[in-house]
Amino acid sequence: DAREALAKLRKQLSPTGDVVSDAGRELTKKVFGEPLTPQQVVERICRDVRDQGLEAVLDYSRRIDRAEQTAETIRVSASELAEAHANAPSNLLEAVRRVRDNILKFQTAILHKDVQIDAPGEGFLRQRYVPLRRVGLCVPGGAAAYPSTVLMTAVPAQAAGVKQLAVIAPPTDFGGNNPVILATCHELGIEEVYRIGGAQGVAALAYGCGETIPAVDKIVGPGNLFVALAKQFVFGQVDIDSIAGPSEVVVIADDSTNAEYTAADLIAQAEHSPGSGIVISWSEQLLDDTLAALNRQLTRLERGDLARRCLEDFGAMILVRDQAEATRMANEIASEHLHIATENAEEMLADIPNAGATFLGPYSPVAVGDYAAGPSHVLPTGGTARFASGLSANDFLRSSSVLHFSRKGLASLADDVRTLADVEGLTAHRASVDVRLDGK
Ligand code: HSO
Ligand code: ZN
Repeated sequence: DAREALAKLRKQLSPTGDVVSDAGRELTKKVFGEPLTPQQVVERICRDVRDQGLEAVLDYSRRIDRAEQTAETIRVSASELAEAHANAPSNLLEAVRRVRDNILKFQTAILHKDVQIDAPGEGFLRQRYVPLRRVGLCVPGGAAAYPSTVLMTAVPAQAAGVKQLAVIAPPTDFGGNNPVILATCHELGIEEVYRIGGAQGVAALAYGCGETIPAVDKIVGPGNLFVALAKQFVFGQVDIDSIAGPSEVVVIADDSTNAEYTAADLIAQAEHSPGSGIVISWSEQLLDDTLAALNRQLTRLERGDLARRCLEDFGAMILVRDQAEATRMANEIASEHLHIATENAEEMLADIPNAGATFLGPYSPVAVGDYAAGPSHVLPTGGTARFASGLSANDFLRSSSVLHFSRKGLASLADDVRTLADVEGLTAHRASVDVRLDGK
């Protein structure tokens, strides 16, 4: 039954659920000498880094990531970054530059602009937007290297005008030791890259480690369960973006939808492993065709087995009665990616606000958004698109208000200030207005 399938998906894909692999459990026991929950592990690591600084970071890097590091080697040197860049294939760097331009163009266009209106009476009121001073970017490095995630976090920050960007990537071949990641950072002008992963990386950014790693004001970007929990833990000390869990797509399809395309899109999401693909349709024929296409394509693909297991565990094909039921269900799932692959995609869009990003029509696969279009691919997952938004340049701004009154303007509000100050018993508040208007 669809509702049960949904509940299971929700539970399994919950971004901060208790899902932790056997390997993770083993490691926890080895590192801490006792089995702890992921929450307990993260709390301990964050407190240690807060209280002991760099020593604790180096210690956890050694024990968890088996990386021997010092205050000097934990930061990727300028020459290493330049060397990785010099050795990177030119087609990669060209793609990075073109995609950077696409992201910059979109993210700059959507930036909040200062707003000013006339103040009551006389004067003005302004909402002013200012970039954050210093931001930390989490780049994952467990299962694969994601230069696209460097692009999709760093460029929105740059579009907002953030001057100081510090990247953390785990000390692995897919993370801080990965030449493609380092070359991409260099191409984007990021000079601060630290080889630290997991909760200790997040804590190092949040609390700072003396002069080695200055603290940041906000931490964004994806990561495993430990990164997600650590971001939750340090929230308040710094700001964070939303907590990202495993990637997911919901495709809404009708008779006109291309089953081969749909199958390809489901597999693409599942190959994130873990990742989930769900297709919702009122066309039984389309669902049958998609299933057949899935089986054909899965046997052909390099990562087919991985994707197949993911689709078996987390995927679903949901036959609904009609378009209205599909709409209800898509809103209920509130998926990270929503692909409306029906003939009337634009029309359906209006009724489905709950999605991290929505892709319309046959030629807008999620992959084009993942890699090249302009909106960030860092998106709310696990149903959090009900209330959360994808990362954008605006997340790197804070707003503050500006108030300017003339004497006449102040006079026009004075009575209301006095009334409320009297009710609250704050006589000095009242007096600060009176002294200006009455000279008393
Ligand atoms: N689909 C992922 C982003 C990604 N895809 C990175 C490929 N590389 C989460 O939106
Ligand atoms: Zn993807």
